[in-house]
Amino acid sequence: MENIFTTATCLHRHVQNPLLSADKMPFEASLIFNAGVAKYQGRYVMLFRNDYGATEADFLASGKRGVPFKGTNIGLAESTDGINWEIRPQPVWEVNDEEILRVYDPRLTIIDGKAVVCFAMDTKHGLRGGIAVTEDFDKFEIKSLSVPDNRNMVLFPEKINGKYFRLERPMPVYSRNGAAEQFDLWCSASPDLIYWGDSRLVLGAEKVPYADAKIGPAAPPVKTAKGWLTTFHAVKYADYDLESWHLNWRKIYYAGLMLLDLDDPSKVIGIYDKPLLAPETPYEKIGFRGDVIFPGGMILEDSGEVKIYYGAADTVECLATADVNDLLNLVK
Ligand code: BMA
Repeated sequence: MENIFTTATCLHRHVQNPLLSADKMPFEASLIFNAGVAKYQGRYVMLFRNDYGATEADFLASGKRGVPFKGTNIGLAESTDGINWEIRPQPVWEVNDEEILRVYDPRLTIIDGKAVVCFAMDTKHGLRGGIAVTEDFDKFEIKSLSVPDNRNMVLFPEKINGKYFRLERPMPVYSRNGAAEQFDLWCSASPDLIYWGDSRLVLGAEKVPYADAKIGPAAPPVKTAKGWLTTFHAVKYADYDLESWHLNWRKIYYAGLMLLDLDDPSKVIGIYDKPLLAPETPYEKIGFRGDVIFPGGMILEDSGEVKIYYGAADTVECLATADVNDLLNLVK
């Protein structure tokens, strides 16, 4: 199966793509991707993932089988325009102890003026999704961690009917035909960011025409008069190896778009039946894992411009923009 889907014409890749890459880092870095981005205290703030300690040559030498990275940390970038970024000289967050192997894929939401980070955490006993609060992007206070396996959590930027809401993607291997990774997109509610419940299915993977495997949240939703506009990721298997350092990589990651009910965010009220963003450019098709697009940040500007930040090929961080009305037209 060739990659037959193309990017929606209303979406424009930024000419400066990739915005962030390993060669621009003031510290050891190999892959810079899957960032969370928000506007905070008058500037753009980005938390990005850095897998460090291996090059493409190391992968080739290892037969592309092992994962020769030394580790993963989270870096911080700040910007006045959302395009040109200043990188903090040292990574801001790394966890590696007896139980926790790494923290990665940060998503950033500002709620009531507080910076809240959702993240994935690999542990010796499974993969957990977590929520942390930070005041200075220096210390991260973990509020809650899910039971395994769950990840790709994103928070809504305000309480809905008095509760916090998050989108998430549990991975029920035992009961859901694990070999094909049929995982769906869910939501849960919480009174305090600590205790989560009232979990409901939002979107089943079978509802996405261009996916034949797992789907899940991508960037935190933005509020519009018509509903919560939000991206998601959706995976389709290729029957040939994609251009990757990673051996036999065959999963194509698309970005999708949907609209959720303002009062009940578990209700899908609109969805675009094609991908919003499909891997097409060299920086999206060639890298550690080719043909991967994974949005992690979405900002609605006062002008109506929507900025969508996304990891490309699990290697670099990029930006695409669109007019909010064009996006709302897609999910009609
Ligand atoms: C998922 C996660 C993401 C990554 C994606 C594509 O399982 O590891 O961080 O972007 O795969 O490789």
